[in-house]
Amino acid sequence: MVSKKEKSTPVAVVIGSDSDMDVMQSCIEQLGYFGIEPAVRIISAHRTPQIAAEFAQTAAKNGIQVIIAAAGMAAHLAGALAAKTTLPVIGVPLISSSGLEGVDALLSTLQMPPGVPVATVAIGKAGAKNAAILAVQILALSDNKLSEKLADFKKAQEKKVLEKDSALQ
Ligand code: RP5
Repeated sequence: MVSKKEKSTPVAVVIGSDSDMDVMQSCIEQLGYFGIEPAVRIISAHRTPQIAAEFAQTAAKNGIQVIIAAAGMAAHLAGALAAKTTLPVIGVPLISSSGLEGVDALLSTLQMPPGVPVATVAIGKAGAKNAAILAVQILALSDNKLSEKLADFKKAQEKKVLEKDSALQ
């Protein structure tokens, strides 16, 4: 099944389970900050492996430029998608209620064999936000407006820290 949004957005956020949505909401919100409404799908490398393969094989044709894939436990989702596409895949390892605090997902996402990279970000919410920013950085290579938004974002981030530091002086 092809999501309606896949034809009109450059970013897909794929989660392994609806239980991953809570944390990945911050990824979706961060993309929204940059004006990107992603296609969001629940696809499992283990429970719906054929759909995972089909999704990855057709993503580029459907206008997707970057895939963000988030999963917990033995998190093979990002790798399984990367195996079937030449698009950049960003992997977000998540903490699952019955997992090993995200270290299981981190190693499963990160330790890809040579030839099939997954750009793996931090575990959990920090990684979810960073995945969005990294996706925007990739898109900004060929999009000046996004590049300007990223520069503003960095400045605003710096300003916040400077203000907090000043408040302590
Ligand atoms: C992974 O297993 C999912 O990404 C999720 O983080 C974890 C547990 O899934 P549920 O049992 O909550 O559906 O595939």
